[in-house]
Amino acid sequence: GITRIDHVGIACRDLDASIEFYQRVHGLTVEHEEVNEEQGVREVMLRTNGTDDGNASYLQLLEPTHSDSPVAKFLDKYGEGVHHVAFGTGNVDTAAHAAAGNGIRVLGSEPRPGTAGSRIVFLHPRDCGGVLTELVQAPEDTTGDR
Ligand code: V0V
Ligand code: CO
Repeated sequence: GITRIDHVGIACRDLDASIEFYQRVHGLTVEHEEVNEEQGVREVMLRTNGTDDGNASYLQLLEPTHSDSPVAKFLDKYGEGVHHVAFGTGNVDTAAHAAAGNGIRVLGSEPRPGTAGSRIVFLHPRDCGGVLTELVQAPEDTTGDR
């Protein structure tokens, strides 16, 4: 099952400007930065709460790496803003199968590499009330299969 909100993904045109905004206005700092070519993003994680046991919550700021990536298309269509909500789970395979069993389209045949060694799956926004939903299993998640 779901154990936390792992992160909220925010689409940005200028990652450095967005980092500066969250630092100045909310005092949040970058804990992790990564380029994920498969997902077409340069992204940073800003921790909002929690500890290093795999159960913290983050903001994920996303900048597209190329013009036909999911985040680039989102920016063209909607502009900057909330792109997805990511639920943490102790077992992403189980969580994805449960969603599929409820008739929700799971994007991709198996979990993909996510930020900082996590394993991620996306659920189609049209099957989730307009919310692009990500399931994420952190590498150090201690919640187990529940
Ligand atoms: C599209 N739609 C959305 C949406 N993107 N609705 C809510 N939130 C979004 N972000 C709606 C769109 O308005 C359409 O609605 C419908 O879904 C189909 O969208 P589309 O414009 O035709 O675009 P597609 O089909 O080319 O792509 C949409 C999907 C795509 C969601 C399938 O973006 C995708 O595969 N996303 C998963 C991968 C991803 O987003 N990676 C970047 C984050 P109507 O017109 O049908 O009503 S990477 C990440 O988070 C990482 C690495 C991490 O956390 O570690
Ligand atoms: Co994400």
